[in-house]
Amino acid sequence: NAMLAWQRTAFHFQPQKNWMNDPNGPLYYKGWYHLFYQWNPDGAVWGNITWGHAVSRDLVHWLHLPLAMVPDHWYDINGVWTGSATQLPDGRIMMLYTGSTEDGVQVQLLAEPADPSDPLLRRWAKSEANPVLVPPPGVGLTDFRDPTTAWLNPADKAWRIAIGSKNQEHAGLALVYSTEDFVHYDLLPTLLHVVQGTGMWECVDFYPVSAELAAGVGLDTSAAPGPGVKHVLKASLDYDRNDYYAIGTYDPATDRWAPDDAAIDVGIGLRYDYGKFYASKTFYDPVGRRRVLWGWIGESDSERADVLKGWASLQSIPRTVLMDTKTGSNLLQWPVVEVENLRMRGKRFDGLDLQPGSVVPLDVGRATQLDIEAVFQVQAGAAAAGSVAAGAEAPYNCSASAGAAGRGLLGPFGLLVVADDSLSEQTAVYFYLVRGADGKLSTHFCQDAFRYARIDLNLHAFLITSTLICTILNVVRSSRANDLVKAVYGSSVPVLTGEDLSVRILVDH
Ligand code: DQQ
Repeated sequence: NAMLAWQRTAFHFQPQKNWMNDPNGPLYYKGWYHLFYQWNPDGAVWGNITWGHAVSRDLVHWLHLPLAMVPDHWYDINGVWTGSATQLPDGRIMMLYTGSTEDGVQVQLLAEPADPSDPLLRRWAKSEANPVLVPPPGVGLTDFRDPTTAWLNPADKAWRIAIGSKNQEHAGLALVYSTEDFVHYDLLPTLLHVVQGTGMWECVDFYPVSAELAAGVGLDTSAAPGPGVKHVLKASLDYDRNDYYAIGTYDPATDRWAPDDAAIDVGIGLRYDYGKFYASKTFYDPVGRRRVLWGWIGESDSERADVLKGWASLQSIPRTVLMDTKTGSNLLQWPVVEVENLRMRGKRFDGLDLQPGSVVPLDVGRATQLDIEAVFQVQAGAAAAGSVAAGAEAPYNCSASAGAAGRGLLGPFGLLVVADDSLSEQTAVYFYLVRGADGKLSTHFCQDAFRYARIDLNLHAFLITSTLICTILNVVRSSRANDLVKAVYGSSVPVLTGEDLSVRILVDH
């Protein structure tokens, strides 16, 4: 039991037991942050889905509450699935979610707080009008789910919601409905957006971001399009289980959204996260004046291991989401500032000189929870050396690379976390710089949970040091367990001239 307790997270949200998946209906109400989530009351695998519920004052410490909604009507008896909250200007909350009916058809349902004077919103009343939406003609009966938070269209002052689906040609898409009372809806003739080849769009999210507001300030979902306001469209792709977003422009007159750059459209371009992160959802926090992102992190354990330990999954640390005003091409995400209140003691390691192939131990005692900030600077000489090999190394891709064991001229460098003294277990988190055929440096940020022995000896033979040879002989891994997913993942990150390479790592058992 002590071992199992050690494996559970301490500051990432987890229910007390059993299976959890998507975050649902996050909102702030009368002094409390509310998190609902997909939960199985009967075990540590997906099924019997209900809405779990927890509240917090600070997005970090949580109080578990009774289930908010359970499958108890013909229209949701196969599961109370994912949904979103909308807070009306008069303070009322409209909770729209998907039900899987007795026939397995996906329908949209409305619930409201049964007692709006209860800040904890413990009881929910499902609408007499349910289901408020059924799949429209041409939409598959099981391809119609996960309504968004509603936004006010400034042109006609009616609410809009989007719902994800796919068409018969496997294009992912978002339908748009107009409503004034959240009970009656009109399907609009145009789609919010559609992208060929991306399949079913789950958990669509749609929200404005500002390129002009002071750093850190977010926008309410209904903030009107205007100067400096962009709209983010996110879809969770059923087929590859990743959350893709794109930044673009929303036209209230047509209720269409178009990406700024068609080459990095939803589902083919940027992701929120390159590790395990799915079915995410944002909400506007009126107190912190910020947009906050929650995402479901499925553990990489096998189903057998999940059942043995009695739980599966956690939620990401909530992240503040902002437009990267320096690049204009991507979002910035950062753990909510409240996480920093958990810091107890600090240790600094200044001015370390990292030589190629070296591993420098950092003594952090026996801590198993860490909030690490590290800044790396590449020496001018090393950067120049990189230029000698101009064109030789590109293209680079974390997942297709040899991981942390694949040495180049300017990488990998970073941290080995959750490592034991002999480095027989470790997880490498690192940067890898590559000079492309165009002579420009590109920066990649990767995590290697499975350190490959595979390396291209011909290309790199001249770089191999004795350290690296030891590494090849003892294939080192993030865990001794052999029944979990171990992969190398990551992405390129935009780094502007003169910027340091900094990393924040939260270790939570
Ligand atoms: N999870 C829910 C669905 C959603 C999926 C069911 C995404 O509503 O599409 O548990 O993980």
